[in-house]
Amino acid sequence: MKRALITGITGQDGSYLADLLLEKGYEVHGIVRRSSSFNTRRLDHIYRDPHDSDRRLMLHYGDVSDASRLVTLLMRIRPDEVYHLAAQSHVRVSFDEPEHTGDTTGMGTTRLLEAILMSGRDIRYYQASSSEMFGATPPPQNEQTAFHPRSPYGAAKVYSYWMTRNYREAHGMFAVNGILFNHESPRRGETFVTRKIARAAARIKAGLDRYVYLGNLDAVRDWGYAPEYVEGMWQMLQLDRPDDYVLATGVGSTVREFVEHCFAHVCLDWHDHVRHDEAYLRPAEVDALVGDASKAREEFGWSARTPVDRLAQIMVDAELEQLATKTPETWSAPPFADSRTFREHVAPAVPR
Ligand code: NAP
Ligand code: G4F
Repeated sequence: MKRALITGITGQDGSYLADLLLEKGYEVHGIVRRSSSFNTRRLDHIYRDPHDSDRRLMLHYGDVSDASRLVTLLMRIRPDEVYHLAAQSHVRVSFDEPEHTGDTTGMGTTRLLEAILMSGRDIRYYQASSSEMFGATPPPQNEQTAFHPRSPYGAAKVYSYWMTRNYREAHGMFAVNGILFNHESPRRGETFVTRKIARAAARIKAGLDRYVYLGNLDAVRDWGYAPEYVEGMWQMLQLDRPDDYVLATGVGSTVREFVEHCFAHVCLDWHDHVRHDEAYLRPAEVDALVGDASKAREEFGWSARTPVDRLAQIMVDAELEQLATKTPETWSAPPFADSRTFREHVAPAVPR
Protein backbone atom coordinates (compact mmCIF):
# COMPACT_ATOMS: atom_id res chain seq x y z
CA MET A 1 0.00 0.00 0.00
CA LYS A 2 1.42 3.40 -0.98
CA ARG A 3 1.55 6.06 1.74
CA ALA A 4 0.97 9.76 1.06
CA LEU A 5 1.35 12.82 3.27
CA ILE A 6 -0.75 15.88 2.45
CA THR A 7 -0.10 19.29 3.98
CA GLY A 8 -3.18 21.51 3.72
CA ILE A 9 -5.48 18.46 3.79
CA THR A 10 -8.29 20.51 5.38
CA GLY A 11 -8.40 22.90 2.38
CA GLN A 12 -10.29 22.61 -0.90
CA ASP A 13 -7.59 20.74 -2.83
CA GLY A 14 -6.36 18.71 0.14
CA SER A 15 -9.81 17.26 0.71
CA TYR A 16 -10.33 16.32 -2.96
CA LEU A 17 -6.83 14.84 -3.12
CA ALA A 18 -7.53 12.76 0.01
CA ASP A 19 -10.72 11.45 -1.66
CA LEU A 20 -8.74 10.51 -4.79
CA LEU A 21 -5.83 8.81 -2.99
CA LEU A 22 -8.15 6.81 -0.70
CA GLU A 23 -10.02 5.63 -3.82
CA LYS A 24 -6.68 4.55 -5.29
CA GLY A 25 -5.95 2.44 -2.19
CA TYR A 26 -3.38 4.73 -0.52
CA GLU A 27 -2.88 5.16 3.20
CA VAL A 28 -3.36 8.92 3.56
CA HIS A 29 -1.81 11.09 6.27
CA GLY A 30 -2.69 14.74 6.68
CA ILE A 31 -1.30 17.65 8.67
CA VAL A 32 -3.93 19.69 10.48
CA ARG A 33 -3.40 23.00 12.29
CA ARG A 34 -4.57 23.11 15.87
CA SER A 35 -7.62 25.35 16.00
CA SER A 36 -10.03 26.32 18.78
CA SER A 37 -12.89 25.07 16.63
CA PHE A 38 -13.12 22.18 14.16
CA ASN A 39 -11.36 22.89 10.86
CA THR A 40 -11.88 19.42 9.37
CA ARG A 41 -15.33 20.10 7.89
CA ARG A 42 -14.21 19.20 4.34
CA LEU A 43 -13.03 15.80 5.58
CA ASP A 44 -16.19 14.83 7.49
CA HIS A 45 -17.31 12.39 4.79
CA ILE A 46 -14.06 10.37 4.91
CA TYR A 47 -13.18 10.76 8.59
CA ARG A 48 -13.01 7.49 10.53
CA ASP A 49 -12.76 6.99 14.25
CA PRO A 50 -9.13 6.46 15.36
CA HIS A 51 -10.24 3.18 16.97
CA ASP A 52 -11.30 1.69 13.60
CA SER A 53 -8.54 -0.80 12.80
CA ASP A 54 -8.94 -0.63 9.01
CA ARG A 55 -8.95 3.13 8.61
CA ARG A 56 -6.62 4.59 5.98
CA LEU A 57 -6.92 8.31 6.80
CA MET A 58 -4.73 9.58 9.65
CA LEU A 59 -4.61 13.20 10.79
CA HIS A 60 -1.69 14.71 12.70
CA TYR A 61 -1.36 18.09 14.34
CA GLY A 62 1.34 20.21 12.72
CA ASP A 63 2.11 23.57 11.14
CA VAL A 64 4.45 24.46 8.29
CA SER A 65 6.01 27.13 10.52
CA ASP A 66 7.23 24.36 12.88
CA ALA A 67 10.30 22.70 11.34
CA SER A 68 11.01 20.17 14.08
CA ARG A 69 7.44 18.90 13.93
CA LEU A 70 7.75 18.39 10.17
CA VAL A 71 10.94 16.36 10.70
CA THR A 72 9.23 14.22 13.35
CA LEU A 73 6.21 13.58 11.14
CA LEU A 74 8.35 12.68 8.12
CA MET A 75 10.36 10.19 10.23
CA ARG A 76 7.23 8.63 11.76
CA ILE A 77 4.98 8.46 8.71
CA ARG A 78 7.69 7.52 6.17
CA PRO A 79 5.57 8.53 3.14
CA ASP A 80 6.25 7.55 -0.47
CA GLU A 81 4.71 10.80 -1.74
CA VAL A 82 4.34 14.27 -0.17
CA TYR A 83 1.81 16.75 -1.55
CA HIS A 84 2.61 20.21 -0.19
CA LEU A 85 -0.62 22.20 -0.42
CA ALA A 86 -0.55 24.17 2.87
CA ALA A 87 -0.36 27.93 2.42
CA GLN A 88 -1.89 31.25 3.31
CA SER A 89 -3.58 31.12 -0.08
CA HIS A 90 -5.62 34.34 -0.24
CA VAL A 91 -4.03 36.97 -2.49
CA ARG A 92 -5.89 39.96 -0.98
CA VAL A 93 -5.06 38.86 2.56
CA SER A 94 -1.38 38.54 1.63
CA PHE A 95 -1.22 42.36 1.30
CA ASP A 96 -2.42 42.66 4.90
CA GLU A 97 -0.20 39.86 6.22
CA PRO A 98 2.90 39.86 3.99
CA GLU A 99 5.27 38.51 6.65
CA HIS A 100 2.99 35.67 7.71
CA THR A 101 2.40 34.83 4.03
CA GLY A 102 6.14 34.72 3.40
CA ASP A 103 6.67 32.51 6.44
CA THR A 104 3.99 29.93 5.55
CA THR A 105 3.60 30.08 1.76
CA GLY A 106 7.34 30.63 1.20
CA MET A 107 9.50 29.38 4.07
CA GLY A 108 7.10 26.52 4.85
CA THR A 109 8.22 24.93 1.58
CA THR A 110 11.88 25.08 2.52
CA ARG A 111 11.19 23.59 5.94
CA LEU A 112 9.35 20.68 4.34
CA LEU A 113 11.92 20.09 1.58
CA GLU A 114 14.69 20.12 4.18
CA ALA A 115 12.77 17.68 6.40
CA ILE A 116 12.42 15.33 3.40
CA LEU A 117 16.14 15.62 2.67
CA MET A 118 17.01 14.93 6.34
CA SER A 119 14.80 11.82 6.33
CA GLY A 120 17.19 10.26 3.80
CA ARG A 121 14.25 8.56 2.12
CA ASP A 122 13.32 8.45 -1.54
CA ILE A 123 10.17 10.60 -1.37
CA ARG A 124 8.33 12.12 -4.32
CA TYR A 125 7.35 15.76 -3.69
CA TYR A 126 4.56 17.89 -5.22
CA GLN A 127 4.72 21.69 -4.86
CA ALA A 128 1.46 23.65 -5.20
CA SER A 129 2.75 26.40 -7.45
CA SER A 130 0.39 29.01 -8.82
CA SER A 131 -0.50 31.00 -11.91
CA GLU A 132 -0.26 34.05 -9.61
CA MET A 133 3.52 33.76 -10.19
CA PHE A 134 2.95 35.04 -13.76
CA GLY A 135 1.20 38.13 -12.39
CA ALA A 136 1.71 40.99 -14.83
CA THR A 137 3.03 38.88 -17.72
CA PRO A 138 0.26 38.73 -20.35
CA PRO A 139 -1.49 35.48 -21.38
CA PRO A 140 -1.36 32.84 -22.62
CA GLN A 141 1.01 31.61 -19.89
CA ASN A 142 2.89 28.31 -19.96
CA GLU A 143 5.95 26.70 -18.32
CA GLN A 144 8.29 29.04 -20.25
CA THR A 145 6.54 32.30 -19.32
CA ALA A 146 8.48 34.79 -17.20
CA PHE A 147 7.30 35.35 -13.64
CA HIS A 148 6.22 38.83 -12.53
CA PRO A 149 4.34 38.37 -9.23
CA ARG A 150 2.02 41.19 -8.13
CA SER A 151 1.40 40.28 -4.48
CA PRO A 152 3.25 38.98 -1.40
CA TYR A 153 1.46 35.69 -2.09
CA GLY A 154 2.75 35.55 -5.67
CA ALA A 155 6.28 36.42 -4.55
CA ALA A 156 6.21 33.70 -1.87
CA LYS A 157 5.06 31.16 -4.46
CA VAL A 158 7.90 32.15 -6.82
CA TYR A 159 10.37 31.53 -3.96
CA SER A 160 8.80 28.12 -3.30
CA TYR A 161 8.88 27.28 -7.01
CA TRP A 162 12.61 27.93 -7.20
CA MET A 163 13.36 26.09 -3.94
CA THR A 164 11.54 23.06 -5.36
CA ARG A 165 13.61 23.23 -8.55
CA ASN A 166 16.76 23.71 -6.50
CA TYR A 167 16.16 20.57 -4.40
CA ARG A 168 15.57 18.69 -7.64
CA GLU A 169 18.74 19.99 -9.30
CA ALA A 170 21.03 20.11 -6.25
CA HIS A 171 19.94 16.96 -4.39
CA GLY A 172 18.37 14.87 -7.16
CA MET A 173 15.01 14.91 -5.42
CA PHE A 174 11.89 13.85 -7.34
CA ALA A 175 10.30 17.28 -6.85
CA VAL A 176 7.70 18.73 -9.23
CA ASN A 177 5.94 22.07 -9.55
CA GLY A 178 2.30 21.94 -10.55
CA ILE A 179 1.58 25.47 -11.82
CA LEU A 180 -2.16 25.48 -11.38
CA PHE A 181 -4.55 28.11 -12.66
CA ASN A 182 -7.66 28.93 -10.61
CA HIS A 183 -9.74 25.88 -9.80
CA GLU A 184 -12.99 26.04 -7.91
CA SER A 185 -15.73 23.88 -6.45
CA PRO A 186 -18.45 23.85 -3.79
CA ARG A 187 -15.58 23.25 -1.31
CA ARG A 188 -13.86 26.52 -2.25
CA GLY A 189 -13.28 28.93 0.65
CA GLU A 190 -16.14 31.42 1.03
CA THR A 191 -13.98 34.52 0.44
CA PHE A 192 -12.69 33.55 -3.02
CA VAL A 193 -14.69 35.30 -5.70
CA THR A 194 -16.40 32.32 -7.36
CA ARG A 195 -17.73 30.87 -4.10
CA LYS A 196 -18.70 34.33 -2.88
CA ILE A 197 -20.73 34.92 -6.06
CA ALA A 198 -22.30 31.44 -6.15
CA ARG A 199 -23.26 31.72 -2.49
CA ALA A 200 -24.71 35.20 -3.00
CA ALA A 201 -26.79 34.13 -6.01
CA ALA A 202 -28.33 31.29 -4.00
CA ARG A 203 -28.94 33.39 -0.88
CA ILE A 204 -30.48 36.24 -2.88
CA LYS A 205 -32.71 33.76 -4.71
CA ALA A 206 -33.78 32.39 -1.31
CA GLY A 207 -34.59 35.91 -0.10
CA LEU A 208 -31.85 35.91 2.55
CA ASP A 209 -29.75 38.74 1.06
CA ARG A 210 -30.35 41.51 -1.47
CA TYR A 211 -26.86 42.50 -2.56
CA VAL A 212 -23.36 41.17 -2.98
CA TYR A 213 -20.43 43.63 -2.84
CA LEU A 214 -17.56 42.95 -5.24
CA GLY A 215 -14.34 44.61 -6.37
CA ASN A 216 -12.84 44.43 -9.87
CA LEU A 217 -15.28 42.82 -12.32
CA ASP A 218 -12.87 43.15 -15.27
CA ALA A 219 -10.20 40.73 -14.04
CA VAL A 220 -9.84 37.66 -16.26
CA ARG A 221 -9.26 34.22 -14.76
CA ASP A 222 -9.01 30.70 -16.15
CA TRP A 223 -11.43 28.83 -13.89
CA GLY A 224 -11.55 25.03 -13.85
CA TYR A 225 -13.13 22.37 -11.63
CA ALA A 226 -10.93 21.38 -8.66
CA PRO A 227 -11.47 17.56 -8.61
CA GLU A 228 -9.93 17.38 -12.10
CA TYR A 229 -6.86 19.32 -10.96
CA VAL A 230 -6.01 16.97 -8.07
CA GLU A 231 -5.95 14.12 -10.61
CA GLY A 232 -3.23 16.07 -12.41
CA MET A 233 -1.24 16.47 -9.18
CA TRP A 234 -1.25 12.70 -8.68
CA GLN A 235 -0.33 12.06 -12.33
CA MET A 236 2.73 14.35 -12.01
CA LEU A 237 4.11 12.18 -9.20
CA GLN A 238 3.68 8.98 -11.27
CA LEU A 239 5.94 10.14 -14.13
CA ASP A 240 9.37 8.65 -14.87
CA ARG A 241 11.13 12.00 -14.44
CA PRO A 242 10.27 15.07 -12.34
CA ASP A 243 9.37 18.25 -14.24
CA ASP A 244 7.09 21.31 -13.98
CA TYR A 245 3.60 21.48 -15.52
CA VAL A 246 0.82 24.02 -16.06
CA LEU A 247 -2.76 22.84 -15.45
CA ALA A 248 -5.46 25.13 -16.89
CA THR A 249 -8.57 25.10 -19.09
CA GLY A 250 -7.12 27.53 -21.64
CA VAL A 251 -10.29 29.66 -21.51
CA GLY A 252 -10.41 33.04 -19.78
CA SER A 253 -13.56 34.71 -18.37
CA THR A 254 -14.07 37.97 -16.54
CA VAL A 255 -15.42 38.11 -13.01
CA ARG A 256 -18.46 39.83 -14.58
CA GLU A 257 -19.05 36.79 -16.82
CA PHE A 258 -18.89 34.47 -13.82
CA VAL A 259 -21.50 36.69 -12.11
CA GLU A 260 -23.70 36.45 -15.20
CA HIS A 261 -23.47 32.64 -15.27
CA CYS A 262 -24.42 32.32 -11.58
CA PHE A 263 -27.32 34.78 -11.57
CA ALA A 264 -28.70 33.51 -14.89
CA HIS A 265 -28.81 30.02 -13.38
CA VAL A 266 -31.25 31.25 -10.71
CA CYS A 267 -33.15 33.45 -13.21
CA LEU A 268 -32.08 36.78 -11.67
CA ASP A 269 -30.71 39.93 -13.31
CA TRP A 270 -27.33 40.45 -11.68
CA HIS A 271 -27.47 44.22 -12.26
CA ASP A 272 -30.11 44.41 -9.54
CA HIS A 273 -27.94 42.69 -6.94
CA VAL A 274 -24.23 43.41 -7.50
CA ARG A 275 -22.70 46.49 -5.91
CA HIS A 276 -19.16 47.78 -5.92
CA ASP A 277 -17.02 48.05 -2.78
CA GLU A 278 -13.47 49.31 -3.22
CA ALA A 279 -12.42 47.37 -0.13
CA TYR A 280 -12.22 44.33 -2.41
CA LEU A 281 -9.79 45.97 -4.83
CA ARG A 282 -6.13 45.00 -4.51
CA PRO A 283 -3.15 47.36 -4.21
CA ALA A 284 -1.83 45.66 -7.36
CA GLU A 285 -4.15 43.56 -9.54
CA VAL A 286 -3.37 40.63 -11.80
CA ASP A 287 -5.40 41.56 -14.87
CA ALA A 288 -5.45 38.35 -16.87
CA LEU A 289 -4.46 34.73 -16.34
CA VAL A 290 -5.17 32.20 -19.10
CA GLY A 291 -3.08 29.05 -19.14
CA ASP A 292 -1.71 26.79 -21.85
CA ALA A 293 -1.67 23.22 -20.51
CA SER A 294 -0.47 21.52 -23.70
CA LYS A 295 2.65 20.10 -22.01
CA ALA A 296 0.52 18.22 -19.43
CA ARG A 297 -1.83 17.02 -22.18
CA GLU A 298 1.00 15.76 -24.37
CA GLU A 299 3.10 14.14 -21.61
CA PHE A 300 0.43 12.53 -19.42
CA GLY A 301 -2.92 13.09 -21.11
CA TRP A 302 -4.35 15.61 -18.64
CA SER A 303 -6.97 18.10 -19.78
CA ALA A 304 -9.73 20.07 -18.06
CA ARG A 305 -13.24 18.77 -18.74
CA THR A 306 -15.63 21.26 -17.10
CA PRO A 307 -16.39 24.57 -18.85
CA VAL A 308 -16.85 27.68 -16.74
CA ASP A 309 -20.63 28.00 -17.20
CA ARG A 310 -21.09 24.41 -16.00
CA LEU A 311 -18.74 25.10 -13.07
CA ALA A 312 -20.90 28.07 -12.05
CA GLN A 313 -24.01 25.86 -12.17
CA ILE A 314 -22.37 23.16 -10.05
CA MET A 315 -21.41 25.75 -7.44
CA VAL A 316 -24.79 27.51 -7.34
CA ASP A 317 -26.66 24.19 -7.18
CA ALA A 318 -24.52 23.11 -4.20
CA GLU A 319 -25.39 26.37 -2.39
CA LEU A 320 -29.10 25.95 -3.11
CA GLU A 321 -28.99 22.37 -1.87
CA GLN A 322 -27.23 23.44 1.30
CA LEU A 323 -29.86 26.09 1.98
CA ALA A 324 -32.65 23.60 1.31
CA THR A 325 -31.31 21.06 3.78
CA LYS A 326 -30.73 23.52 6.63
CA THR A 327 -33.39 24.40 9.14
CA PRO A 328 -34.64 28.01 9.00
CA GLU A 329 -32.93 28.79 12.33
CA THR A 330 -29.44 28.09 11.05
CA TRP A 331 -29.79 30.03 7.81
CA SER A 332 -31.78 32.94 9.16
CA ALA A 333 -30.74 36.43 8.08
CA PRO A 334 -27.20 37.37 9.11
CA PRO A 335 -26.47 40.33 11.40
CA PHE A 336 -25.55 42.49 8.40
CA ALA A 337 -28.19 43.27 5.79
CA ASP A 338 -26.00 42.19 2.88
CA SER A 339 -23.24 39.88 1.81
CA ARG A 340 -20.56 41.55 3.89
CA THR A 341 -21.11 38.60 6.19
CA PHE A 342 -18.81 36.71 3.87
CA ARG A 343 -16.06 37.48 6.36
CA GLU A 344 -14.22 39.81 4.03
CA HIS A 345 -15.05 42.78 6.24
CA VAL A 346 -11.63 42.26 7.83
CA ALA A 347 -10.11 43.93 4.74
CA PRO A 348 -9.30 47.60 5.34
CA ALA A 349 -11.86 50.06 3.96
CA VAL A 350 -9.17 51.87 1.98
CA PRO A 351 -6.73 49.47 0.29
CA ARG A 352 -3.09 50.21 0.95
P1 NAP B 1 -7.06 26.49 0.80
O1 NAP B 1 -8.45 25.94 0.64
O2 NAP B 1 -6.89 27.87 1.29
O3 NAP B 1 -6.27 25.49 1.77
C1 NAP B 1 -5.04 25.84 2.37
C2 NAP B 1 -4.67 24.76 3.36
O4 NAP B 1 -3.43 25.14 4.00
C3 NAP B 1 -5.70 24.58 4.50
O5 NAP B 1 -5.74 23.21 4.82
C4 NAP B 1 -5.06 25.36 5.63
O6 NAP B 1 -5.48 24.97 6.92
C5 NAP B 1 -3.59 25.01 5.40
N1 NAP B 1 -2.66 25.89 6.07
C6 NAP B 1 -2.60 27.25 6.02
N2 NAP B 1 -1.58 27.71 6.78
C7 NAP B 1 -0.99 26.62 7.34
C8 NAP B 1 0.10 26.44 8.23
N3 NAP B 1 0.80 27.48 8.70
N4 NAP B 1 0.45 25.18 8.58
C9 NAP B 1 -0.26 24.12 8.12
N5 NAP B 1 -1.32 24.22 7.28
C10 NAP B 1 -1.68 25.47 6.90
O7 NAP B 1 -6.27 26.38 -0.58
P2 NAP B 1 -6.56 25.47 -1.85
O8 NAP B 1 -7.42 26.23 -2.81
O9 NAP B 1 -6.95 24.11 -1.43
O10 NAP B 1 -5.11 25.43 -2.53
C11 NAP B 1 -4.15 24.45 -2.17
C12 NAP B 1 -2.76 24.95 -2.51
O11 NAP B 1 -2.68 25.21 -3.91
C13 NAP B 1 -2.36 26.25 -1.83
O12 NAP B 1 -0.97 26.20 -1.59
C14 NAP B 1 -2.67 27.32 -2.86
O13 NAP B 1 -1.87 28.45 -2.65
C15 NAP B 1 -2.32 26.58 -4.14
N6 NAP B 1 -3.03 26.99 -5.34
C16 NAP B 1 -4.40 27.03 -5.35
C17 NAP B 1 -5.06 27.36 -6.51
C18 NAP B 1 -6.57 27.40 -6.58
O14 NAP B 1 -7.09 27.97 -7.54
N7 NAP B 1 -7.28 26.80 -5.62
C19 NAP B 1 -4.32 27.63 -7.68
C20 NAP B 1 -2.93 27.56 -7.64
C21 NAP B 1 -2.29 27.21 -6.46
P3 NAP B 1 -6.86 25.53 7.57
O15 NAP B 1 -7.96 24.71 6.93
O16 NAP B 1 -6.69 25.27 9.01
O17 NAP B 1 -6.96 26.98 7.21
O1 G4F C 1 -11.04 34.46 -6.20
P1 G4F C 1 -9.85 35.32 -6.01
O2 G4F C 1 -9.64 35.85 -4.65
O3 G4F C 1 -8.61 34.46 -6.53
P2 G4F C 1 -7.14 34.86 -7.03
O4 G4F C 1 -6.71 36.16 -6.50
O5 G4F C 1 -7.12 34.71 -8.51
O6 G4F C 1 -6.25 33.73 -6.35
C1 G4F C 1 -6.65 32.36 -6.39
O7 G4F C 1 -6.11 31.76 -7.55
C2 G4F C 1 -4.68 31.68 -7.57
C3 G4F C 1 -4.29 31.01 -8.90
O8 G4F C 1 -4.25 31.98 -9.91
C4 G4F C 1 -4.21 30.88 -6.38
F1 G4F C 1 -2.86 30.76 -6.43
C5 G4F C 1 -4.65 31.57 -5.10
O9 G4F C 1 -4.26 30.76 -3.98
C6 G4F C 1 -6.17 31.68 -5.12
O10 G4F C 1 -6.70 30.38 -5.07
O11 G4F C 1 -9.92 36.57 -7.00
C7 G4F C 1 -10.09 36.40 -8.41
C8 G4F C 1 -10.31 37.77 -9.04
C9 G4F C 1 -9.27 38.82 -8.66
O12 G4F C 1 -8.89 39.52 -9.80
C10 G4F C 1 -10.02 39.76 -7.72
O13 G4F C 1 -9.57 41.11 -7.75
O14 G4F C 1 -11.57 38.28 -8.57
C11 G4F C 1 -11.42 39.65 -8.28
N1 G4F C 1 -12.48 40.03 -7.34
C12 G4F C 1 -13.45 40.97 -7.60
N2 G4F C 1 -14.23 41.12 -6.53
C13 G4F C 1 -12.64 39.58 -6.08
C14 G4F C 1 -13.76 40.27 -5.56
N3 G4F C 1 -11.97 38.66 -5.36
C15 G4F C 1 -12.41 38.39 -4.09
N4 G4F C 1 -11.76 37.45 -3.35
N5 G4F C 1 -13.48 39.06 -3.54
C16 G4F C 1 -14.19 40.02 -4.25
O15 G4F C 1 -15.14 40.58 -3.75
